[in-house]
Amino acid sequence: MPSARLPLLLALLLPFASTCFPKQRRFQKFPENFLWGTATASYQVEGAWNADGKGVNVWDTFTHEGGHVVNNETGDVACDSYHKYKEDVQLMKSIGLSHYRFSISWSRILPDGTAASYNEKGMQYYRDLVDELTGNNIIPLATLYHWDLPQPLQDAGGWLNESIISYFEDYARICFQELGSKVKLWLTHNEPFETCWSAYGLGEDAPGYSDHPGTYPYQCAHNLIKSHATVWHLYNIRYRPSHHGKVGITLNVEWKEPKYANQTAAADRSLDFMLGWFANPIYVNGNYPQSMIDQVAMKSAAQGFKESRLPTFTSDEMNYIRGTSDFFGVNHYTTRLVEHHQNSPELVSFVADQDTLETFDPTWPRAASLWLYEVPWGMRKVLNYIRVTYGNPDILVTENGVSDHSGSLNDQFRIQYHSSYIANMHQAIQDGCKVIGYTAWSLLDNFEWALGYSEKFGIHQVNFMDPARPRKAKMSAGWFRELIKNNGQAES
Ligand code: GBH
Repeated sequence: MPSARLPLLLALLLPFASTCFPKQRRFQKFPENFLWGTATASYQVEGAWNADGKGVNVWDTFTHEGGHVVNNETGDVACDSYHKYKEDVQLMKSIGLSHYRFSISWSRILPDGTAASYNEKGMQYYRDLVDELTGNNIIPLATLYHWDLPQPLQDAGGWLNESIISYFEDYARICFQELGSKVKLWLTHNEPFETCWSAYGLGEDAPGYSDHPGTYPYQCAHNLIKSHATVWHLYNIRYRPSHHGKVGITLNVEWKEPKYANQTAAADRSLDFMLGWFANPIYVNGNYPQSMIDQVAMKSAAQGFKESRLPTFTSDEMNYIRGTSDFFGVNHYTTRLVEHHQNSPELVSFVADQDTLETFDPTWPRAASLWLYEVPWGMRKVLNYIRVTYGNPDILVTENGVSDHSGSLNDQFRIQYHSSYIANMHQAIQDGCKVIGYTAWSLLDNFEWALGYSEKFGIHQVNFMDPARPRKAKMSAGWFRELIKNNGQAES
């Protein structure tokens, strides 16, 4: 009886079927209107460092001084996007990007940092860029501050001087006024952790302060947080009613995995010092995380300081700061293992204050950047941590990417990296995270700060030996085009 035997036959053959045919691959579909974009930053791509009246900023000074960057390279020309922005927009268009994240060079439009020095030609560049983007149906996402502070403001103390808050407000007002009818998505700061730690504590980034790692980072962050809140309120009151846009901030966070299951407190503390430092004031209660307050107070007392090295907000300030972000911008690249480590009280430093030790799992693949291990599941954990800790906000992934040294067009490892992180972002959405978009770092190979041109993150190659700075699509650019066309990818 063939008809009776058929089920039996199937049952016998079924176990072999999965070995003969590849498993049906499920498709990771993203929500409708999910944003797919790429990011850059002014100093890293624009070049034209002294064109059309632009003033000098801290990265011009830092690179020209020598001794801070691999091969003493500079951003003087970089990708020359100041002149080649139309070509850049065509690259974006050919991939089908929905948004482009760029930053505005403060000293291009306010050469001495103050409103009195307004430079129309500098502003015209951003009007042209924004027109080119919107004319090609690409949503502009503008970052006001991606580390290139006008030098005269640095000479006055930069982010250590409270007066920076009103200078930043003046600068933001001019940007909102001139660009706000077309730019509806704004970020005040990029990675304040880096501004205040790498630049004012570690000294790797401009202006390169490393003599006061136990005080400067905290003072920098205190003013920076207030500057963010001030600009959010400015937009909220003056511009939101007519422009209907959104203002957020981008925070960078590594996932901190407890090295030992019984040491979750150390990992939590580490997350507080990296992410909570800014996220707790802005998204929770206007104040620093309790673990930070306790830790720095305890250390400061043991060190003989009259008061904690961590400054305090007044209750008015806390009310003013709390709730000042319309979405949660996050840059995520990598993960670290964290364990408790009791530091000697002699160490007066933001890092020592944490009493933690960070390591890596030797099985994690590493990129060209020494700090960048490929740990895709960290993405899912970070997004869920933000959901649970910060009140389930809309999350925009504003950077994620991977480096090599060669800038080769055949960048399979980059496709693999993005694909696996995107898969984890997809899972986070199933977990309930409200992720609204993803932004790859970067559109182009570019000036990677202290690493110069030695580490390349682009989905397009740039030939830095050629004065014309020609661009070429890497394989990852084609892969992104498919991803965006399908609004998702097949499970691998
Ligand atoms: C982002 O920083 C930046 O927003 C972007 O401008 C940058 O190009 C991109 O990522 C790629 O790096 O060498 O151990 O001292 C990411 C955060 C901060 C990570 C500095 C590397 C140096 C670590 N980066 N950090 S170490």
